[in-house]
Amino acid sequence: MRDQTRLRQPLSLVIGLLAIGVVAWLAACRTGSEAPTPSRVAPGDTDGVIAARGLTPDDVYAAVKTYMPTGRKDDYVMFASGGHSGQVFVIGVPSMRLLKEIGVFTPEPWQGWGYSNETRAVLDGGKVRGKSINWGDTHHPALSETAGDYDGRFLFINDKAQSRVAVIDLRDFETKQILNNPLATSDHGGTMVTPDTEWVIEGGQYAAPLGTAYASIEDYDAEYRGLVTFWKFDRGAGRIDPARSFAIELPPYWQDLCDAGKLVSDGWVFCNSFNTERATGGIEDDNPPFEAGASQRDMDYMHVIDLKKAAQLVTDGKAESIEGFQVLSLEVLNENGVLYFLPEPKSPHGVDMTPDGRYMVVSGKLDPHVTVYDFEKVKTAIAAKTFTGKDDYGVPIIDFDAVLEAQVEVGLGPLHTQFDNQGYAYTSLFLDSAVARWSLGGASGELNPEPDWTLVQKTPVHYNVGHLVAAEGDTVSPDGEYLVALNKWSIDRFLTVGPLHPQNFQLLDIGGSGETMKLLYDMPIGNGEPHYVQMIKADKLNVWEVYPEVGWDPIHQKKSENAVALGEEKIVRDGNNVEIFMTAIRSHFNPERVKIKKGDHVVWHITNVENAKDATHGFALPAYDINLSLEPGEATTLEFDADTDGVFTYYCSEFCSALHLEMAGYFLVQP
Ligand code: K7E
Ligand code: CUA
Repeated sequence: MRDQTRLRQPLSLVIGLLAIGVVAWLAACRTGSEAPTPSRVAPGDTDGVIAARGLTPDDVYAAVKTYMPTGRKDDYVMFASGGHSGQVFVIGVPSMRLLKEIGVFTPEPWQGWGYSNETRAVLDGGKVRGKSINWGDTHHPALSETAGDYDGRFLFINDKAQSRVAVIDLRDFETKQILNNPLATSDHGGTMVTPDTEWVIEGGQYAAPLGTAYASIEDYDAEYRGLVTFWKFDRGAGRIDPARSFAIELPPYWQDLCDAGKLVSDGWVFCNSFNTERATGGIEDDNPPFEAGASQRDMDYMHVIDLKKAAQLVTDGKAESIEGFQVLSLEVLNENGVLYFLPEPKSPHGVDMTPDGRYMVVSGKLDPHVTVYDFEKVKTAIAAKTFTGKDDYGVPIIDFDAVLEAQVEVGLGPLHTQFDNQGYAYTSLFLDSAVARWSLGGASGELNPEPDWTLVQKTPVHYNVGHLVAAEGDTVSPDGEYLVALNKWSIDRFLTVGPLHPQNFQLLDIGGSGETMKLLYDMPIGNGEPHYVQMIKADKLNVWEVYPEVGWDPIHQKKSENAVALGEEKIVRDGNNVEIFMTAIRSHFNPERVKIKKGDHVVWHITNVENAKDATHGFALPAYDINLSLEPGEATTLEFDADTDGVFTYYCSEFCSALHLEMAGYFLVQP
């Protein structure tokens, strides 16, 4: 009943009514009287709905807790990786309303993402070996941080499929930069940021020769390499600076997720790895399959990286250049004590720092425990050289027993861990389909009343949970309150939509430390496979409702040189070059007729000269595969060769006004 107590003040009336409803329903059950079917419940009859649907008090609590009346805004915003869509989803919490899909690695027609010169140039930043790639496998969004706390300014995300990273400006929720890592073919363990967002971390994945080189798989040990990349973020420019970025060469293990140290561990980075067996597959040649070959050893290695020292070595000119990118070789790392290995149990997946930066929590996919390491002990072990030897590539291996703090048995298939403000950790259990809440001990355990490092509770989720997120749950000051389990399977939760089932985001109430976690909401995600999500307090975001000035270039966040003012519309021909200066305003384009000749090169500038909120116009030129979104004030340019003659129309593709259908023009291309 604690939950109702917390709600009583703001919602006492509603709760009172609902409580009466529940009592009435219970009474109705006892007397065996028949509940009306939902269709016969009169509008406004809350008790009738409760009775007809057979809602329990927990159901009613969940409904009230997540309901946002029209016009009421959510407390938190989640940024979810869009999986194979290559995009980012923006979701309000606790209502779980989908607010936006941000175009990132994939063209997105509604936003005109990838159709204008400006946005095409951003997408082209992600070309791989000269080729445009029109999908992504986004995994880990990372909000920018100041002093280890989300600051609401930028979002980063990786594309595992191609080893790419993107920068999104949270003033307008648009992607500003995409970079392809020239050294790697895939990444997984990105993106994560250091506490002041000086570095954006991109972990590796499948080992391969660095850069574009070819090497036989028989030469795996000698020629294949792992990698972790540190992208230098320039906050003022709002861009990553590739020239000041660098990577470190690693043994050909499969590097996985990373986390940045914070507070006492600031300046260090911790990355998991698996396949330290260096299995190379070949099931067809009677080799063990990867799934067996890559999980033979009891221990893989956490990579403990002294990032401050590594950055200094780069400044000191110790990096070599591969594909024009700065790389610190294994030799340099070993000579200078930049890299250490820390044994970690079977097939580790997530590594997560506790909010105080003191402990690293590791989940082994094939181990029912989470393993907790004390960073202070790691530092001591490194200083005292408490090593058990070196790996085949000369990297010192820290003595596991010297730095182990605790192992907590949480259940089967632990993957990822987040934290709350009450001294608890939450670990997703893929095989158990559950979330485990366990108490932090040691120096981190001051907030909770439990004995050190203990499993407190488990709650089932539906089903096969991958990541989970708690509100600001990977920062120095988590909020608690809400947790979302990102479930890969939904099986029986929703109406069937064919053999490809939605995935399921499940919202859990984790407010109230001693209380049972309560399931609040199921949100089907009809676009897989979203991996990770970060959740920020909505009031930390400072988002523009319209662009600051009419004629705005959103990519460069300043007034565009190509902005067209009202009254300055024109068409300028110079030989075969035709330049069109157009405005859009409710409800017409100006000009409305563009006459050119086949073979002309067309440069088309369009400015939406409005500044009213939400007065967006579209610009569709279907014959040339173009659709733009012109938000109020936005100026954009598109460019193409008029290689098809005929009579075409362009039209506004946003329903902007009563005369929206009239907002059109003729594009006449003479043969
Ligand atoms: Cu566990 Cu790609 Cu972060 Cu998915 S990863 S679950
Ligand atoms: Cu402008 Cu429709």
